[in-house]
Formats: sequence, C-alpha cells, structure tokens
Amino acid sequence: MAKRIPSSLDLLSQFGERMLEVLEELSLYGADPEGGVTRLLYTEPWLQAQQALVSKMQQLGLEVGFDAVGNVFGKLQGNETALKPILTGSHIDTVKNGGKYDGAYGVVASMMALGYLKAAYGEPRRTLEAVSFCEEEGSRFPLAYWGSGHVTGARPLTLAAEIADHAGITLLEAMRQAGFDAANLGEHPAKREQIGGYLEIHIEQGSVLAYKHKQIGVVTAIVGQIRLTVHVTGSSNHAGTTPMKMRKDALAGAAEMVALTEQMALEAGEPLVATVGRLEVKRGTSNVVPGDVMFTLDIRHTDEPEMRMFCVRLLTKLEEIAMRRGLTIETVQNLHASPVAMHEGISAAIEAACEAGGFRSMRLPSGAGHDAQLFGPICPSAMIFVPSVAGISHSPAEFTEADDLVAGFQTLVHVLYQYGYG
Ligand code: HGY
Ligand code: MN
Ligand code: MN
Ligand code: MN
Repeated sequence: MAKRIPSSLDLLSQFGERMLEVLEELSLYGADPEGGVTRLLYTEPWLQAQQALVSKMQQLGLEVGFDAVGNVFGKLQGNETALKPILTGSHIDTVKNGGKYDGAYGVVASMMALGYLKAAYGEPRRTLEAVSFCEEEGSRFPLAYWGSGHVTGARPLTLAAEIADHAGITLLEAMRQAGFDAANLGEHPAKREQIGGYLEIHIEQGSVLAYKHKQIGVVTAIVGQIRLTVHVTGSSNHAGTTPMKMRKDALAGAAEMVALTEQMALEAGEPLVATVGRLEVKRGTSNVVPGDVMFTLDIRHTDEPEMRMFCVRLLTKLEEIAMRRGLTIETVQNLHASPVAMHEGISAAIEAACEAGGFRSMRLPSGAGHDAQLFGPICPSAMIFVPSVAGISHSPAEFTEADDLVAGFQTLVHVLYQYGYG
C-alpha cells in the first residue's frame, strides 16, 4: 500500500473546492454567448486569462513570470537545487467554441496543487513548477504546441515571422501586439535543458474511462499526429455558361477527396483516424464554378510507420483525383508529432496514488495530442486523465463531474508530493 501523504484533509478539500471555483472563473475569459469558450493565442481573452493566472499564482505564494512567448510559470522553489525541477501544467488556449476543461483543468489543478503543497508542507526538496502553456491547439495559426515547443526547443522563434493566421497577421505581429516582443528571434532563449520530469493532468476527451466506470486514467502513450493543408486549384467560371464536361471545379474535386479520405480511413481500420476539420472555398459565390479551395487533414495513429504510409497512400490518391479532373493540388505539412510512450516510473506512482486515494484507475492510450507529447522525448513524462462525460470534447458540451475533477486533483497532489518532498 503506498504511503498516504500525511495531510490535513480539510485543507486538501478546501484547495480542491477552490480549484473548481478558479476553473469556472477562468472559463469566463473568452466565454461565447452561445456557450463554450474561445481563447485563441495572443487575443484579448487569452491575455486576460494568462494575466489572471499570474495573479492567482502569486496569491498562492508561487514565484510567477512570463517567458518570451507568453507561457506563465509558477515556481515552488526547492531547497536541493541539484535536483532538476518537475514541471506540471497544460495549455490555456482553446479550439474555437471549445469546452472549459481542455487544457484549463490541467493548468488550474497544477497551480492549486503547488499552492496546497506549499501551505501544507512548506518548501519542497525539489523545485516544482506549474505552467500555463500559451498555445497547444493550433486553432489560430497553422501550427500547434507553440508554448511547449518553445520550452522544449521544438518550435524555433524564427517560425513566428513565417506563419500567419487567416487574417494574414503573422505569429510575430500577434506576439508583439500582445506585448511579447521576442526581439532576438534567432536565438533560442528558453529551451530548457534541466527538466527532471513533466506531469500533465487533462480530461480524457474520449469515452473509455466513462464506459469502464473508472475515475482516473494513466496514459500509456500519445498517438502520433500529422496535420496538412491541401490547396486545390481549378478554374473559376460562369455557373450558367460552362458545360459540366468543360469544368475544372475545385470544390467538386475537393469533395471527392474528402469522401475518399473518410473511406480510406475506414478501410485502414482503428486506431487510424483521419479528419477534414476545415474546408474553405475562396471567393465562393453561388453563380461561380469554384476555382480555389483549401481543406485541412488531421491524421493520427499509434504507429509512426503506419501513419506515414497512410499519408503517402492518401496523398497519391488525391493527386490522381486532381489529375483526372484537370486540377492542381498542393499540400503543406503543418505538424508532425510522433507517437510518444509515457514514463513507466511516474505512471506507477500515479497508480499508487490512485490506490492510496481509493480511486479506480486504468491504463489507456491518448487519441488526443498533448503538451506531454513534446516533453516525452526529452524527460520522464506522464499524464493523468479524468473522464469526459459521453466522451465529448472540443465542444461547448464538454463536461467532467466535480468529483472526478477533485479525484484527479488529489491524485496529482499525491504524485507531486512524492517527487517534491519524498
Ligand atoms: O487536437 C488534439 O488532439 C488536442 O486537443 N490539441
Ligand atoms: Mn488539450
Ligand atoms: Mn484540445
Ligand atoms: Mn495538451
């Protein structure tokens, strides 16, 4: 039986209650009138949320600050500086009209956990840092993991000048408008070498835990992910005078490509998934044959070679469709994140914490990408999941029961106690 941390339970439950309150407060930043939350990187709601987290972390007695790209760190300094710090957190950005738990839960639970540990046990041996990563979703710019990518060195600052959102604002301009003037783009000021480990608590965003009636998920691995933008070009023409056989209809071509993507993914079978999340007809008008269309591809698999081979097969077939229809097709790869296994040692500590807390747990892979995907290759990393009701996420209907949020929080506290004070 893992040793239960000697804690004043009422203090722990107070911090758990406060965690729920802060989560609700945070969901007001970027709250959509029709329900849901939209907090896109470097927008006003995003900045207000990060600034609110800075003051909350200060109230918890953590040493707080922004880094060059707008990640917020709340540090609980340890007295054995030779021990590498443990980072724990998640991301504060959301998808468009997303839920209030994706990312935010991990940020709030982590900072409240450090606040509780400081209040209950004082200074740890090993430094513990809560982090709110500025961006993970890729919902404003065609790039994901900007925050954790900055810390792990996977996202050079120089990218900021090369990437723009749909309004043509570059990532660099948006950074500067939000007050993050990373002047020395060429250098890599923040790649952190000395990280002892990374622990992320997150909603499952799937339905396995709910289906199996488990409160805690111990993540075994995070799927690989390839994201592409496909640009289909035909020739715009008059909808009334252009005979069907004379057309180079980019939208009809894209539609055939989208349907083939779904069919090939179904034929490939699980765990492969392929999604077209966005399709845009440039200058779309009802009486014009579309000549310029873009759509996105999001392809995931637990196995890197299988994922790559599926991509090659699919893009070859899309080329064939374009050729047959007299269209041209150009694909741009925006993201390639390889599958990453989580650390066995920390995962075992999570299971021991569940046992000590009396929480039913199980191991499972993550079909969603997470910041832990970038830390896995550079330091021991692990994830704790809590159930998503009906497996819904990236939606205003995203919901997790308070009991499960608190169970996850207490499990996180237990594991951080082991690594910080043990
Ligand atoms: O897309 C994902 O898997 C994550 O929610 N960003
Ligand atoms: Mn997330
Ligand atoms: Mn997400
Ligand atoms: Mn994440």
